[in-house]
Amino acid sequence: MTTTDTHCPYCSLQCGMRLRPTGEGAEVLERPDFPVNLGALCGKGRTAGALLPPGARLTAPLVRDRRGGELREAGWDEALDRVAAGLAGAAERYGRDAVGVFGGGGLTNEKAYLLGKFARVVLRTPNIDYNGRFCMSSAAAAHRRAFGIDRGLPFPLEDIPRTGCVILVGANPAETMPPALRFFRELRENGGTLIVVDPRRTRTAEQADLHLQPLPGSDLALAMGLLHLIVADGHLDEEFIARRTTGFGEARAAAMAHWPERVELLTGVPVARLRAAAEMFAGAPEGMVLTARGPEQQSKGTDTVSAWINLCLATGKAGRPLSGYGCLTGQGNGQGGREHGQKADQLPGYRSIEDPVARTHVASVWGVDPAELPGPGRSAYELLDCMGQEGGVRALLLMGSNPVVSAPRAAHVTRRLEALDFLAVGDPVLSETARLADVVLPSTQWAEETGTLTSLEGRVLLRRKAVDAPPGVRSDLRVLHELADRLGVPKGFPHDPEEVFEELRQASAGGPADYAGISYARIGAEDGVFWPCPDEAHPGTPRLFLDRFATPDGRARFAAVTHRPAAEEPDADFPLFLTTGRVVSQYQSGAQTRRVPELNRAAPGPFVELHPVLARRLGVAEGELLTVSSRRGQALAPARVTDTIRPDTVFMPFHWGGAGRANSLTNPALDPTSGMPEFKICAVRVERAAGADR
Ligand SMILES: Nc1nc2c(c(=O)[nH]1)N[C@H]1C(S)=C(S)[C@@H](COP(=O)(O)OP(=O)(O)OC[C@H]3O[C@@H](n4cnc5c(=O)[nH]c(N)nc54)[C@H](O)[C@@H]3O)O[C@H]1N2
Ligand SMILES: Nc1nc2c(c(=O)[nH]1)N[C@H]1C(S)=C(S)[C@@H](COP(=O)(O)OP(=O)(O)OC[C@H]3O[C@@H](n4cnc5c(=O)[nH]c(N)nc54)[C@H](O)[C@@H]3O)O[C@H]1N2
Ligand code: SF4
Ligand SMILES: [Mo]
Repeated sequence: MTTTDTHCPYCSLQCGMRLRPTGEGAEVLERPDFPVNLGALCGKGRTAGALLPPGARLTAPLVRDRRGGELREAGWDEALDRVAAGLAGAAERYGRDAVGVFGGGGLTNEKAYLLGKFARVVLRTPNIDYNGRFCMSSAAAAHRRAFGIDRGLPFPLEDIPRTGCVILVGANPAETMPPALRFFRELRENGGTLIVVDPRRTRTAEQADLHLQPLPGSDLALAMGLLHLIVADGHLDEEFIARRTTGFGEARAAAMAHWPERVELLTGVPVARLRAAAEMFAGAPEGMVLTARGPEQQSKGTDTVSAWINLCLATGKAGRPLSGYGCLTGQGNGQGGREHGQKADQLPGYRSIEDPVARTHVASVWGVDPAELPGPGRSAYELLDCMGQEGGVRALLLMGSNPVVSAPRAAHVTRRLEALDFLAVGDPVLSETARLADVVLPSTQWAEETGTLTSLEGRVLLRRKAVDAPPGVRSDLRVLHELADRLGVPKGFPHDPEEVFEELRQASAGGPADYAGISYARIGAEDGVFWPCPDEAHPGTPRLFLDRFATPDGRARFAAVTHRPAAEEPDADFPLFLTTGRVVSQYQSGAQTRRVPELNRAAPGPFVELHPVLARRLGVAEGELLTVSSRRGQALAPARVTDTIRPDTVFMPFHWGGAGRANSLTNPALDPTSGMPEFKICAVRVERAAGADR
């Protein structure tokens, strides 16, 4: 039997795997020669074949004859005609800006690119954004501010074991990227140290040399407090600061306002532990700070990440081997998805849609007049929030996201989706959001189509087709091709992925994320190619910034950021912090993994993690049903009592819809720079559910 080497459908680690076709789908095998995961897979990757058989997914388009009516099966022509009419109708009635597009960081580079082009060239709307806005947009903004370019990790994961000290901030790879844990284990085996910053003593924190357990939303103060100690104790790398950075004076002044005792009050982390962390990091010859969603999904996420970058710059731990700041991106193509045009303010190659030179270049590749390209549109939550409103979006095409479960203030977002004149959803399964659609377009899945993805390392990978899709489903590229044709643009929307990639190369050429030198053949031969890679003779760039940063003057920029509270803090009515996140056996909104029996057995439903002291105060026992309320709504889930969480904070995973939906509670307060909602902090009240008698 032939096998095909490819990659996992889920997270940004993009583990290599080998697929063997079975009658209806594929069996997942190890692929030990892929250097990142060396054959290791988490449970999600191992069971990824479960959604391939026709019985596990949609195999025909669905349409609804009237709002409120039932979805029924339809042929492709009828479904596509309806989508074209729905989008064109809204544009006619309300103007082009009333048509919106919502994409996802799970889509391949080819899909993200073509979706962005479809919005700008066919629909000619500025209103396209994607779920990556909810993911790493704060880190991206801080990265660009400091370094002039945004690539999740500026070095390969293989550098981690050889550095001296890693601070892992609000990242829980033990649950979210299990095969990546080995890099941190090897770091410690080599004598390096690991510091974890998380309000919960996670399975990741348990492996750390030092765990700081701050109040949710206090990371900015924590990082500036560490900078204060580094200044005060004379641990600055003055030579590096003078030669490779600007703005240290203002950042130092800002750090002075974060003296240790104040930071202890703001974060709850004792001064002695702050000192220990500062000494561990400053004392190591090389070091890295890695953030994930904990510090980023805050209404001050950009400034928070900047504060952590300051720490790297002040100690000279950036722009040289085995040192630097990095963000662990999340979705399979969280990195590439934001580089090629799904983001409201970006054109392919990570170009700014407001830059006249960039517009001219991309317009020439697309064969259109640059003046016809729309400008920047609304960010993801703003786009969802304006749906169905006067002056807002009236018809939406959505691919690769399930906002009914995953958007902040989800009940409100659901009402906004219901208020649309027209909703089309492309998805392999009938997600909670697809259930609201007027037309559902069943798409092929990862193993059934070829495409490239850019992993958290900035490594462009080829996910190869291994099996044929069942009849009745079509690829997203083909859907865009046929919609463009129906909407009067018969050329420029190829549905062969390699053909799309060849155009993407040209569109990205000369941009910050330059893919011009990358081809399918090269990726296959080289286990991936790191961007930027401007021409075919270029080896690719595993390590960025070794000579200069990507700013105009080549220097990294400090940011003078100061503590500010979360948008919503506990008070008498809502006395506790809620934070949210992930468990190992479910992925995101759960649309895919909740359909995999083995994963469902391992993680069958939502829960509320709370400390025994809090449980006692509330009179709550393990497993008892709780009502969690915030200013936005309520959620019901059983108690999970554990001393690994702070007593002033409760935690819920967000993988479920319905009564246990964590996002019924979350606060859509947005970061002013990145548009990131404050998923990680809101104020709640926790009670035994009414009627739940003991
Ligand atoms: N199993 C699984 N794996 C996944 C995913 C999944 O859904 N399931 N999703 C993928 C995606 S898209 C992403 S973005 C990544 C996310 O990967 P991670 O960022 O590792 O995951 P989270 O659980 O969202 O958040 C990490 C930690 O942040 C902590 N935290 C909460 N509030 C704060 C705070 O204020 N400050 C700090 N410092 N920490 C805080 C939480 O306690 C949590 O342990 O995972 C990817 N991998
Ligand atoms: N409270 C809380 N909420 C959060 C977060 C949090 O930490 N806390 N994290 C946020 C983060 S980091 C993220 S990334 C978002 C993710 O949340 P979502 O945007 O909802 O992401 P998924 O659940 O992965 O949804 C992907 C959907 O697209 C479908 N799909 C998969 N591949 C394809 C494809 O190739 N084509 C098409 N057409 N469809 C496809 C899947 O079946 C699924 O229905 O959630 C955010 N929401
Ligand atoms: S860690 Fe991520 S890429 Fe690897 S198998 Fe698990 S979900 Fe897939
Ligand atoms: Mo994410």
